[in-house]
Amino acid sequence: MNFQFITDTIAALATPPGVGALGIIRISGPDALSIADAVFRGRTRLAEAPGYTVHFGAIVSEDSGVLDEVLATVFRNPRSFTGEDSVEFSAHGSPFVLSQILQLLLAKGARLAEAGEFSQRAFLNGKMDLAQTEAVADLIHAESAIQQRAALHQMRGGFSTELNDLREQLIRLTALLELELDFSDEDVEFADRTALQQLITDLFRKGQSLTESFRLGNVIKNGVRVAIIGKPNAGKSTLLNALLQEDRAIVSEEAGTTRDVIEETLTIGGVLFRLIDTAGIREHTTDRIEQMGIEKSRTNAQKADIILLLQDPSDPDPDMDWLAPFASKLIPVLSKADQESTLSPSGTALALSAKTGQGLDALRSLLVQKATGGRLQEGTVVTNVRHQQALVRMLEHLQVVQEGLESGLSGDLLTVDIRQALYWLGTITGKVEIDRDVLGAIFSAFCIGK
Ligand SMILES: Nc1nc2c(ncn2[C@@H]2O[C@H](COP(=O)(O)OP(=O)(O)OP(=O)(O)O)[C@@H](O)[C@H]2O)c(=O)[nH]1
Ligand SMILES: [Mg+2]
Repeated sequence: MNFQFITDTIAALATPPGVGALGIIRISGPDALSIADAVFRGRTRLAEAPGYTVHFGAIVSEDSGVLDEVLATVFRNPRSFTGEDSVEFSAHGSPFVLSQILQLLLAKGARLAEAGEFSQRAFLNGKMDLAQTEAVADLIHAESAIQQRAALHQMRGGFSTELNDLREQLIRLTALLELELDFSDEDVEFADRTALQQLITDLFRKGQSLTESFRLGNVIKNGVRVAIIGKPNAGKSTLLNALLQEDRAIVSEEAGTTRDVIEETLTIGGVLFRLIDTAGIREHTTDRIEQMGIEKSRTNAQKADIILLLQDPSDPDPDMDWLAPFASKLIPVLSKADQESTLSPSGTALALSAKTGQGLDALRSLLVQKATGGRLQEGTVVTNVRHQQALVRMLEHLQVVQEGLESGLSGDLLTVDIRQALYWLGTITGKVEIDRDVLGAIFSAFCIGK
């Protein structure tokens, strides 16, 4: 790719806004070293320093004198994150001081970087493909161990390798079909059609397993919504508090204590859960606010990935027929296991006591199991909606090819769809020309300074 249009040098704060021990300002572009030298006074000129070296010095402004003492790290093109000459100033973490240094750099000719612009340059300069660059942003936002693992796998090229394999096989397929075309006058079938069929079936299966991993990917990325549902007084808020190990929700022996929805996040076994405590559901209430709370409970049950249905064993009538359509995401639980019960525990329900902690560990493993389907092994998980959509489009075209092969369609007609499949595959890693607006949209979701 030829991206000679990068002629300007960008700068931005790379650490979060606010007071910290240190703050880092990044500068990247063809003039990074000279612009840095214009504000930096140290023993060596940065423009003469080798890459991967660190230099102590002061940041000096003509108007206000010394602004701070800093360490400057020098990176030389192409051995930097962006692939360009870059400097990182580690300054003291005062927002005021950092903004003064940044202003000074802008006065010396740098431009304030837009969100994701460093990453965009890394992509445009061929340091990483698009999927890897997007994984950097995912890693920055990782909130749980499996988010971290999925992002790292993708950033280090695991996903891209699989996509490139798919791509190579598709290209091989096109080549075989085109060979056949060149000799079509002679009525030879160079491409062995059964072998082609096998190849396309394999490709299709591979693509499918990637798109199927998205269900888990979505869970990894957004967290698993768990709605705690049950009749008033079933012990929902007590269970929420026990899982969070803090007094988050009000608990009382009065039925109808929780009115509004309470949402808290919790990591179990590396998986991020969004626990949602809801108002107890009962059929007849004259209280308008409680009624509104009950409406919210039902909506949350529908939206949830998992419903924890809590039942007090002394209440023989769960009265939850409306949950029937959600049977597949239901975990039935009997609460207050520490109390004498009039009800013998039914076969499938998990008996627990939020008071004594009995059954809580079993519930935790059940939640992880239900959320991940037990598929937490290493390997590629598609976590990005953009990638998922591209894979789906690719599969649509592969399906046309598959049908075409079965009905004996000629090679030239088949290659049209193979090319389309290749195109969609290519958009994931950025191997094909991607609209600048689309690129802009992808990178604008990144942080400033990344
Ligand atoms: N013995 C015992 N009592 C419990 C347990 N869990 C909850 N309780 C009691 O049951 C009562 C109701 O608990 P809550 O957690 O407020 O019930 P809830 O389902 O949130 O009720 P609403 O918000 O009104 O729908 C309280 O008096 C709790 O102390 C338990 O595991 N064992
Ligand atoms: Mg409650």
